Amino acid sequence: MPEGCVPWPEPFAEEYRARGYWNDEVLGSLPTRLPGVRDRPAVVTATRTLTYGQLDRAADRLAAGLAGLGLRAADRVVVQLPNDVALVVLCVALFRLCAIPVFAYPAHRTAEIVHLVNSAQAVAYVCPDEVADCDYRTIAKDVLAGTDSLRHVLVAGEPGPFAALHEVDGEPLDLPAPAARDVALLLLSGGTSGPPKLIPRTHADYSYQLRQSSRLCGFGAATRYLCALPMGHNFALACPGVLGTLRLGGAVVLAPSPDPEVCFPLVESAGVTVTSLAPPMVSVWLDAAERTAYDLRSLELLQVGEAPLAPVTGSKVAGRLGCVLQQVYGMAEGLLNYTRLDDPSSVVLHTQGRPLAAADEIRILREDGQEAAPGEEGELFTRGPYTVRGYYRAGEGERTPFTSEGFFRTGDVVRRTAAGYFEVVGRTADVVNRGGEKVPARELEDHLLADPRIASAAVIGLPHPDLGEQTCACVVPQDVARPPTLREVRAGLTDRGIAPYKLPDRLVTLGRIPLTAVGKVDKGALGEQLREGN
Ligand code: OOB
Repeated sequence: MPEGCVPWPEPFAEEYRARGYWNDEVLGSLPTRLPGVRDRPAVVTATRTLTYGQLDRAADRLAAGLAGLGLRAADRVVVQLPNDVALVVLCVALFRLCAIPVFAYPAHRTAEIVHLVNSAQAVAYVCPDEVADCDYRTIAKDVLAGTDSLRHVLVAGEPGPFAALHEVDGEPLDLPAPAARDVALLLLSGGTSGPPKLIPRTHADYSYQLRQSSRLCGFGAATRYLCALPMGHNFALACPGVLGTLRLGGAVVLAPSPDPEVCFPLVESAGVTVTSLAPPMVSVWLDAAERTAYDLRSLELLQVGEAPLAPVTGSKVAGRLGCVLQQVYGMAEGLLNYTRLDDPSSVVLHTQGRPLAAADEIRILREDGQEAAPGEEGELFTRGPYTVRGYYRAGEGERTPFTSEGFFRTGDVVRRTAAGYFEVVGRTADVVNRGGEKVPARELEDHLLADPRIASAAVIGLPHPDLGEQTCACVVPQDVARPPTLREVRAGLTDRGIAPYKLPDRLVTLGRIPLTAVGKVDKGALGEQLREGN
């Protein structure tokens, strides 16, 4: 394990190996030795298809080119590419080089990328040139100015003042294979209240997640997985997702956006069998499916996760999309819960699944610290062979959600049915879940407080019919006579370079922010006050 990571204690690691949960499998090894696989499609987009043979070679050449630039094993690389061929090739190349990708999302802007580069002490940043009005080369310039570890900026497309990713090339090298317990990638936490933490996932634990998830979801060589969510998110990457499909010789179909106009033609032309979506997009797909001329009959499975799915929405999936629905309740830190493909619809519609593996240890603790009985609410704690033991380079003395026994405190309030299925009923963590996109309250509050017009700020989630929750910024203005408008506040935040999905949907100005008896912001009271005022 590299510096900055908390290893599983040796007795646990030994047991996980002895039971075969962890083996020597590493990410980045493609099934190229399977008969006929080299000529089969590995990656498909609207305009291009790459076979396994081509992907294998492109990744080897890119790995050699990156090594030529001086990139070494364990170097961190912030990767912010849209779902496209270049992202898959880069991902495989970095795994082979044993360099560590840090997956940023396409919506991230300067503030987030600076944070990721600094937290990871990344040596390289890889971005596209321009996508939908956002010039990532401008972000790259600001990131270079605001950080000191970066040695390379590589641009997919027109590079401007930087180096072009497609020119990074070299004769394939004989690279030493990583050890299975090495860190393979860093994922971003979605459940922390401040800026995202980095989650070190090893080859061994991630491979285990892929093997188990693929078996559970029935993935195989015939799978055609449509990746419509950002590929760098755990859900699309590895539940079983892109990596789960590639290790079995299936085809990964990449869509730059989950919109039906983009995805439906791909479902038809590539014969997509499975995809994953966040709940707001499910409703959009269901509406569009009623009117579409595209043939969606190849779809066998729709996985839905990241945020609560309304049962009424879920109940329309079989009729309108003609496929099986699966709820996936997971987190980048590890634990995954799935409804099973043969579960009755009452379970699929009303629960968020049960743990992937028998080895997942679960504790549900009530507010009084006692273990909750079946059906009783409590906060979910978990530990297991693919749940990490700590964040990357978590500072000493920082508040940590990992207990002394190594359980991860999820921040989710759940109930467990007698059959072991979870219902996610709420959160203790201070995060707004905007239809799957997580807005950490404290991170946004800090940005709001940097606005000279704002004296104090509290961010809360309010119920929203499509998103589940929307973001409400409650602020006390510096000048009560001239409170800032939502538009002004959003413009100020945009200038600070934050991702558009983190901008508040609503702004409420208050004379003061309610506090609890111990002087903390009383977000419960604030929420009630606003819901009543509606
Ligand atoms: C997934 O991962 P993250 O790390 O972005 O966010 C984790 C949090 C969970 O703690 C929970 O609060 C929420 O997102 N969540 C759900 C959910 N799935 C995740 N809340 C209700 N229902 C669900 N089905 O979001 C993630 C990672 C892997 C697979 C699926 C989702």
